[in-house]
Amino acid sequence: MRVCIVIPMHNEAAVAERCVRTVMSHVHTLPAPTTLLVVDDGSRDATSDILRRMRNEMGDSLHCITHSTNRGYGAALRTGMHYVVNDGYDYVIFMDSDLTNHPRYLTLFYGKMDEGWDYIKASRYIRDGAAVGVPRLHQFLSRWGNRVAHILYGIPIHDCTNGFRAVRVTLLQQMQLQESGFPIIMEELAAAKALGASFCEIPYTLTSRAADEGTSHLSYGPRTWRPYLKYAWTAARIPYHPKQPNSSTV
Ligand SMILES: Nc1nc2c(ncn2[C@@H]2O[C@H](COP(=O)(O)OP(=O)(O)OP(=O)(O)O)[C@@H](O)[C@H]2O)c(=O)[nH]1
Ligand SMILES: [Mg+2]
Repeated sequence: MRVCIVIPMHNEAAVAERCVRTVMSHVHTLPAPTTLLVVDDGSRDATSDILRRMRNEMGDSLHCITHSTNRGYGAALRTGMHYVVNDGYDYVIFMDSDLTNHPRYLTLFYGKMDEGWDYIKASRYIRDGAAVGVPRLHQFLSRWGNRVAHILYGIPIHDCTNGFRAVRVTLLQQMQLQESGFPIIMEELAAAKALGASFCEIPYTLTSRAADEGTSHLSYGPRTWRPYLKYAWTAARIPYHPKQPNSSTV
């Protein structure tokens, strides 16, 4: 089994080096060969310089792809998806660069991959999951938004909006994702349901960026939620038949 971790970065000079070093220190302990791919999406701060330096130091264990302009989180993930499909990986894991999706959880993903699940999501809203240091209003909106999304998607995922996940590459290969922004997470989840994927969760605690580690890129306004609702509504109309690992057709 070959695994690629894809991390998108946009103007992350404050965390880029710590992110790469921390993830790489965990990669060496993982039970399957794992590559780290960072997609630098048109950063205008020192992110590209930092990544170039880290790449010179670390060689082939770190891969970087640079977009000359900022295309968005979803577009950067789609670049990562092309990479893992073309390179024949078995699973891809998506993580954020601010270490709020901590790599200490990676071993839990590998356990689920070994069991043969197609789509593995880290969840704040199951037993042993949590969010720490996140503003109360954001927590409230996220918790209730995810309750609604869980009902509409009708799949055993309780944290639909969270981007920390592992996906079987043969499943991704069959998707035609269009979103350029954060709603790609919801678009992908609806596509996975339509393709008859098997779903499972691992518990995790989301933490918050430190104040000196850049600013959040996510807005919580009504315009943000519209595409999320659109994909939840699409997913609601797709019939779901519970699948066991290794039993799906993907
Ligand atoms: N490619 C790309 N990545 C982005 C963009 N904006 C944010 N990101 C990345 O997406 C990931 C999540 O961004 P955050 O700003 O942490 O968003 P968030 O986790 O929803 O917000 P917080 O709860 O405040 O951490 C990080 O790895 C960012 O570097 C963008 O315009 N393009
Ligand atoms: Mg974050």
